[in-house]
Amino acid sequence: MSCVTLSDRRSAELFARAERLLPGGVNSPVRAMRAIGRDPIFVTAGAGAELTDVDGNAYVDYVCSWGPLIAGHAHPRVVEAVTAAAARGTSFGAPTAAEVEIAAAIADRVPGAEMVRMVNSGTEAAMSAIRLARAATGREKLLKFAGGYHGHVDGLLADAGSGLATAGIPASPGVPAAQAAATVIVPWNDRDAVAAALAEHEVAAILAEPYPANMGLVPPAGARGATGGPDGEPFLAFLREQAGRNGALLVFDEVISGFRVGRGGAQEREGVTPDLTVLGKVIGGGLPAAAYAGRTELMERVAPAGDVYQAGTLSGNPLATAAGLATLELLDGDAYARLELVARQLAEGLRSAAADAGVAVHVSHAPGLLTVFFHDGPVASYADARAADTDRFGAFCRAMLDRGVYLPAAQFEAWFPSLAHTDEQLDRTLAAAAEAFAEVAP
Ligand code: KE4
Repeated sequence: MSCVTLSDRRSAELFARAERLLPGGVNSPVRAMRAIGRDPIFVTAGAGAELTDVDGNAYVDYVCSWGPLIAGHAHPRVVEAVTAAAARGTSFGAPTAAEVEIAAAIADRVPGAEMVRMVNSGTEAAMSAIRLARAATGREKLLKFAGGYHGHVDGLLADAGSGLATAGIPASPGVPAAQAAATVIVPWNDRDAVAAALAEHEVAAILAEPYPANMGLVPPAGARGATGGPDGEPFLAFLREQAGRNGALLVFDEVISGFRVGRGGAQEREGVTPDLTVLGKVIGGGLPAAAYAGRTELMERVAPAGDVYQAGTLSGNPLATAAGLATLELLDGDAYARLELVARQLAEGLRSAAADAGVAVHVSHAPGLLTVFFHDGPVASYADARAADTDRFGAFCRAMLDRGVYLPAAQFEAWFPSLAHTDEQLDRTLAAAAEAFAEVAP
C-alpha cells in the first residue's frame, strides 16, 4: 500500500483560525491530536466507515465520533429519522412519544434498567447517577478506579492520593479539593485495594466502566466476554458482592460498552447487574443524548417523582431520540455477531502484523471495541497501560493516517469499528498496519 501524500493545507488554515477562537482549536481535547504529535484534521463529511477531510483526503474511520456511530456515518435510516423529526419541530420542552419509546427500548435491553432518565451527555448522566446514589444511601463518598473516565464531573476529576485507599486530589485546576477528597481511587482489577478502601470509607457507590476503555480497553479479571484482561476470579462479580456487603450501590458506566459489546451491554455479557447504569453515545446515534437508569424504587427518587433534583432543557430531544431509536433498531443479533467478528479479525490481524515487524504490542478486544497497546503486556490496570510506548504509538497513528486510516489519537482510548466497516476496509487497514508497524519498528 503506498503512502498517500496528503495535502492538509485547508485543515492547517482552519486550525490557525480555530486556535484564536477555541481553546486548543477544538471543542474537546482529544480531537486536537496532541497525544500523537500533530495538528488536527478538519473533517467535512462521513459516509459509512469513511471520513473525508476538508482537503479531500479520505480515511477509514475507527473513531466513529468516539462510539456513537455504531452503524457508521450518515446511515440512511438514521438520516431519514432525524430529517422527519426535524420537519415536525426540533424541541418542545414537553414530553413526546419518542421519549417513552427510547426508555422502553433501553429497559428492554439493559438488565439493570427498569426506569430511565434521559439527559444530554455522559457527563450529565454520571453526575446525576452519583447524586441519586448519594441520596439513596445518605453517604457522600465514592469509590472509582484509576484510569476510569466518567466525564468531566468535578468530583470525578480526581487522582489517587498517596497510598492505596486515600481520598482523591484534584486532577484539574478548578476542582474543589473537598469534592476530590470525597472520591477514593483504587487500581483497576485490584481486589485487595477495593476491600481496603471499603473497610476505611463508607461509600455511596462503586463506580466503574465494566469494560474500561478510557485507559485503553482493559477488561476486568476473569471477563468472559472480552479478551486481553487478566485471568482469575471475575472482578465484576467481586464488585457486585463488595457493594452489597458494604451498603453501597454498584454503578456501571456503560457509555462506551452499552449497546456496543452486546444488546444489554457488558452487564449482560458478564451476568453482573448493577444498581444504576450510565449510558450515552449509541443511544443518541450521533446526536446529544445520554441516560441513567436503574431499579424503579431507586429511579423514583428523581424529581418530580421524588426529591432528587435533576433537569434539562433538551433532555429527550426529539432529534436525538429519533437518531437513537433508529440506531438501536439496527442492532439485532446479526449486528452483534458482525461487531464481534470485526473486532476479533482486527485484533488477530494487528497482533500478527506487529509480530512480523518485531513491534511489541498487547491487543485487547470485545465486540466493536479494541485497543493496541505498544506494550509487552500484560495490561491489567492504568499503571500498566501508562507504561506503554506512547511515542511509538503516536508514530504508528501518524503512519496510519498517511495511509488513509484514521485511528483514535490517544493510547488510552479504544478503536470503535462499526457495522459499516467492510471486509475490504478491514483488509486495507491491516495492510496499512503491516507497513506502519514496519515503519515504527525499533
Ligand atoms: P460525554 O460527556 O463526553 O458525552 O461522556 C463522558 C463519558 C462518560 N463515560 C465514559 C465511559 C466515557 O468514555 C465518556 C466520554 N468518552 C470520551 C472518549 N473516551 C469522549 C471523547 C471526548 O471526550 O471528546
